[in-house]
Amino acid sequence: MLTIAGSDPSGGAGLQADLKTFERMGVSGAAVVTSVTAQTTTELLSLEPVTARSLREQLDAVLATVSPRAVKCGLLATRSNVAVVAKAFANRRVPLVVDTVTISSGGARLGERGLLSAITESLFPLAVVVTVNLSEAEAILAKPVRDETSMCRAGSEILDLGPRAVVVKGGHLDGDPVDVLVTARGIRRFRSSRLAHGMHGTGCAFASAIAAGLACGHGIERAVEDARRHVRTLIRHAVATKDGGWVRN
Ligand code: PXL
Repeated sequence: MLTIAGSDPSGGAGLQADLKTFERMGVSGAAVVTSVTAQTTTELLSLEPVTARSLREQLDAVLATVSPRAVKCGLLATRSNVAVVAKAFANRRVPLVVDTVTISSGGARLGERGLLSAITESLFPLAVVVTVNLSEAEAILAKPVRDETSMCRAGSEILDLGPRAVVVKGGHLDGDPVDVLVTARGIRRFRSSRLAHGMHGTGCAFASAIAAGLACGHGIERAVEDARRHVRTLIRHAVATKDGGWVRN
């Protein structure tokens, strides 16, 4: 497994969290860092992207060392980093899971302006699974995505941008959360009851777990189903942080 993601010093999100998820799912993990963040579980304090050259050199090095069975892309931070990743994987057959980390669930921008369009243009056509939250779905399609019906429509429209599957994550809808998986075979809704609290880094754990499932040879539906269970278990066992958030244990 390989994650291409940002560093989160709490270990709750970003590449640290991805590696923990890989370990839990029984797959080995390599990590390429795209950016260094300073953040608590509730506030982003700074974000320093690595240079495109550094990212390229890290990717060249890791791909000369191991052959990952699946790759997860998280926070890429800059358009030039997106271009480096797209070039590296354009002609490789390894399954790519693209988490469009660009807008936090609270609405804060992560990474530079134009990042989301760069991801949709260059990485969606290469992706097996794309995971988007509601804010990202709205930004991609320039229209509201606020309920189950619009999530299903959004998933289908994002599917047209090139990935084999899209998960629109409804964790921040009011009421019981629902995620919508859209593939060429149709739409599947995954429901669960709302837990008492959320957790920092759920998106990272979810996308990495999907990638781990694909690496194990599971189909997309099974990988998504297992990943949801993984995230739910993490939330159940999360610990409260000093800044008022929740983080994986
Ligand atoms: O879950 C989104 C995310 C991805 N990558 C990094 C992050 C976060 C959220 O905090 O810090 C590095």
